[in-house]
Amino acid sequence: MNKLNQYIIGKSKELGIDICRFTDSTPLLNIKDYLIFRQENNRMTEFEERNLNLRIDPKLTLPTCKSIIVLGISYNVDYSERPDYNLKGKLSKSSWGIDYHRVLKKKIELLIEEIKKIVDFQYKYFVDTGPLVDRELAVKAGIGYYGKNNLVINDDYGSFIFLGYILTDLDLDFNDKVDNKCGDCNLCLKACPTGALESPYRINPKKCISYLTQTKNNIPEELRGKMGIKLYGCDTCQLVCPKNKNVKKSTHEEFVPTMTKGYMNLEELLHISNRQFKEKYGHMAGSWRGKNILKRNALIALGNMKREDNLNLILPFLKDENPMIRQYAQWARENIFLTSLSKK
Ligand code: B12
Ligand code: SF4
Ligand code: SF4
Repeated sequence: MNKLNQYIIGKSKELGIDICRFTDSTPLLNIKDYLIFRQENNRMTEFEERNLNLRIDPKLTLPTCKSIIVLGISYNVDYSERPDYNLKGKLSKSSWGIDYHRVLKKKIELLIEEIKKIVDFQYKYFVDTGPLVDRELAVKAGIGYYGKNNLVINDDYGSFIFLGYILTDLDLDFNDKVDNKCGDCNLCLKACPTGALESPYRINPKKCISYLTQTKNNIPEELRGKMGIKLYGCDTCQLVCPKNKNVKKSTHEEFVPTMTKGYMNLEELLHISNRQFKEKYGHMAGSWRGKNILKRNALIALGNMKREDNLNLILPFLKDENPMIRQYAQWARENIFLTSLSKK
């Protein structure tokens, strides 16, 4: 690695960025066919850039791009406290603490300032919302390898890492890919509640609970029951993965869910005003789709709890002004009725 690479690695460590690697700006041609397949087979989500050329060619975003600094930060904090209320819905670790977009972007901005102290350069940086395929860049830069659960797994930190990247016109040396060490256990495929991991390395995102908790589209009835009490995101295929055992834990206080403890109070969520929601939960990644999507998910969670004594919480929403809320309240009520009928 040349001196500039060393400098960037050193500064990124000082800033608390756990992983820093480098790759070139050639197009990600090897995934083009897969992206087309996804587009043609209803496997593309509304959260992705639609122009497939932008997804694979860094130079369409930064024409002078020569090298890409790819960064990873672990959010695998040690935390096991539970809230004291009963009616709780679950947040995935990716929505613990402060929104990772904010946390990692801030660190990247500071890193850019440090680089600018020694060399002027052109750049564009992204965390999650950029046009390119983040995971492919990370694999190309040797941050980690693909697991059969689709996650990029780093040798030291496992897969609970967020990714970000800086497109630059700098002359940098590049890292090699690392060997794929995903085992033959298939634990992720077996554990996925909806069968979204249809085959190794191949996810059907439209079946993934993470997608279902975020989409504004209708959630197919047969999948609602599989969402359990998950309000935002899903960690199942990572929690079962042996590559996340005995890894370095995250030291980033920002990802400790001091306020939510990793859950939300379902009763509160059903009644909270938009303003209160923004004030109390606006800092977390899971709030980006707005209050009503989480409220819908809270109704699904109540329906999945299958307890008749929760009906009094659900019934008022059968008359809600929002048709989506009415529809899911009805489903929750029916789900509870069906269960109590089958018990009789
Ligand atoms: C859309 C999106 C989603 C969608 C669709 C996910 C998907 N797999 O495509 C949904 C909402 C379901 C989702 C869920 C999650 N996401 Co998301 N998501 C994205 C986003 C915005 C685009 C993903 C994308 O481009 N997919 C396109 C396809 C082509 O990629 P892919 O399905 O991963 O397929 C790759 C592999 O399967 C592999 N592959 C295909 N065939 C084969 C065959 C072999 C042999 C091999 C080895 C590999 C291989 O190549 C493909 C191309 O890279 C990215 C950010 C970004 N801009 O890139 C974040 C991103 C992928 N998500 C992220 C996270 C954290 C999550 C969740 C863990 C959140 C949660 N807890 O709920 C889950 C994980 C679900 C899962 N098992 O993948 C991180 C992943 C970090 C990591 N360590 O991998 C990213 C990178 C955001 C970030 N910058 O940190 N996400
Ligand atoms: S995040 Fe959950 S639903 Fe999505 S693939 Fe993993 S286990 Fe399946
Ligand atoms: S659970 Fe097993 S098969 Fe799935 S990603 Fe982890 S090591 Fe690979």
